[in-house]
Amino acid sequence: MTPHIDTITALEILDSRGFPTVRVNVVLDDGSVGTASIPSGASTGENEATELRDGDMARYGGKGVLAAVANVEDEIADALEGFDAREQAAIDEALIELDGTENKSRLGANAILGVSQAVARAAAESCGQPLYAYLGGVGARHLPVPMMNVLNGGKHADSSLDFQEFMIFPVGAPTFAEALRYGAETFQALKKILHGKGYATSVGDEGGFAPQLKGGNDEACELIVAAIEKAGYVPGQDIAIALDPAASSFFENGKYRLTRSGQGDKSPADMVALFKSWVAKYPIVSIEDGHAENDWDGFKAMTAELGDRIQIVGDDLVVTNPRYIARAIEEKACNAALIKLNQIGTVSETIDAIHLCREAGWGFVISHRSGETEDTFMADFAVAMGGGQIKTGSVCRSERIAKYNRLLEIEAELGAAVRFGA
Ligand code: 2PG
Ligand code: MG
Repeated sequence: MTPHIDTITALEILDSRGFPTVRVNVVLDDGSVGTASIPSGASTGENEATELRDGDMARYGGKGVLAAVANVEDEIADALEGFDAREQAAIDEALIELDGTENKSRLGANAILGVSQAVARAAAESCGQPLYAYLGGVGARHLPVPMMNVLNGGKHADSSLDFQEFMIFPVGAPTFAEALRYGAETFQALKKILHGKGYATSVGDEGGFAPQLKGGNDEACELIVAAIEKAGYVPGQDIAIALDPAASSFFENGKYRLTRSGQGDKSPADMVALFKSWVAKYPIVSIEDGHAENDWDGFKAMTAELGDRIQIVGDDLVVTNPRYIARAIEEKACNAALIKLNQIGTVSETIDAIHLCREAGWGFVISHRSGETEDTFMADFAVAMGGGQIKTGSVCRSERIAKYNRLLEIEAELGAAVRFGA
């Protein structure tokens, strides 16, 4: 029997920051159900698909999503009724066409992606398959190495760190479960070190600590190395460091302004020099958005200087959009992409973006947003795409842990068939 879409409903729920977001429920005529809750960024790229917000200042400071919810229940539900839920690409095309804009601003990428993901879940259930197997086929057995954001700064915390994310990356772990253990133990060791130095151990939006470090961004790297060692691991061998400075957030008039840490203003070339010196000093293997989204020359200089040694990830630069990824491949602006489903707004376009990365020999990292929900779609999606890397926050806060716990389940389910590594 063909599993047709029967009803589509939506609900305004809250994300991990207490802001409204969209949840979609899709029911098929064979009784299968798929649900999706959409995350939301703080350090968003200007070319991302549009998250539709009501702008009604009487509710949630204008951040309500009742219009997006209504778009799902009215126009989208009408347009998709009767579609075979397994025809993901056709459904996503229909959604794009119905919206009719370049950036999904009419119906809202939050509405559209909610439906796109919920359809995939319902179809997986209808086929009797786990989501990762439905989306990735029989070859979906590669568990990703997690990038765990243990020190938060930038737009994610009021810490002294200009850079948004300092992540531990257990590249030497033999399995996903062991990688998670390495990370959790290092996180606890870091907590003890911070406490011992009289620093606060409260956490930021992604569950990493958010202290007022006297030594700024450099001290963050030093403390992470110390924590890795304290936990009994070898920096660089068992656990490496990955960074997301999210440099668009402190780029002003052609300068990178490291005001919080007191490191002063830096030119794009100074930033390359800074990262080069850090790569020599610390076990850093990946740097995302080390330059701002419109500083393509900065990105290119960085990739020319360090691209043969480390992963240079474009996030705000390419916004999971095949158009910008193609340009970055052509111009050698980076050598990997961060992949966020809600930057582009449908499952199919996200897969297109990943295909482009693969063809170019790029790495790709499946990523959460700083405002998350308990939805674990991205964990299954990471295994389905098999890229070997996921970024989904610290080893703290349940909206982050939900993804890690789902990956533990998948690893256990795959048993001896599982593969692991970046
Ligand atoms: C990023 C993301 C996720 P946000 O910059 O990579 O960590 O942050 O969701 O705030 O854009
Ligand atoms: Mg980023």
